[in-house]
Amino acid sequence: MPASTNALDAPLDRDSDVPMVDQIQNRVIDAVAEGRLVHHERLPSERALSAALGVSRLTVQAALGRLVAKGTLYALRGRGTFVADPKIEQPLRELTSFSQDVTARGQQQASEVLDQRVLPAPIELAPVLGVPEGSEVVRLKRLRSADGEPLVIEVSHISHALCPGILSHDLAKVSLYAVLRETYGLSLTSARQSIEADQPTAEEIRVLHLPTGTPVLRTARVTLNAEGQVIEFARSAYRGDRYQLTVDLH
Ligand code: 16G
Repeated sequence: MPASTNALDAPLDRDSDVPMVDQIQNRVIDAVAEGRLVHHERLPSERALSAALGVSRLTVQAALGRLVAKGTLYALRGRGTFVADPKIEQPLRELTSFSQDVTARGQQQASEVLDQRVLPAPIELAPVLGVPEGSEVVRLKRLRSADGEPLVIEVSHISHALCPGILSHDLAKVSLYAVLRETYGLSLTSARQSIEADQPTAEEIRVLHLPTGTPVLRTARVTLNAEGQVIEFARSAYRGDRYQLTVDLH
């Protein structure tokens, strides 16, 4: 049963400077925040909403489309639009691995190796890793999922000299950080990470199952050992509709 339009149908403010599309979006966001719409509840049809709110179906469609891209709603072809699960809150406090983050949330993590190779350090990467240009670098590209939901594509770079033969490990099955620690004795103690919003590439849309219009959160992380030596440089693309990064400020 779709939700009745009641949760959403207070009249829109026609005199407001806030465009109708934004007013409808805010209406849905408030209804979810206040529990008038609950997770996985089906929204009224576009037709019902346009009649209840006195706007065209195109306006309703635009508002719902934006909420799908933001991750507030999800759409199932032929079945309608539903309230999505809350976003994953990823605290940026400690240096943790993807496996640790997912396990800490009580979920099952999975990895798929999309590409792995040893290549000569490209000119732009050599100084980041602190290795001579052209020296061997391991490049590992993985899709990481939690409870079967694809969440992030990670591309890690590590000097091969630090972890010779690492690609003989099945990195779809084992944690990269665990292998670096346990097999190669590399401690990972600190990291510097940048985050920016970006348009996804065609591959990211496909592999991450991104709804139309959804951005990715691109991170670049340099991870160091206790001596300040760079161990890993990783670029990741997180689903913008599923992740919320939180920081504690004191
Ligand atoms: C985190 C790291 C990534 C690292 C991965 C290892 C970011 C923002 N985070 O996701 O650099 O490669 O953990 O995970 O890039 P694993 O030990 O579970 O394989």
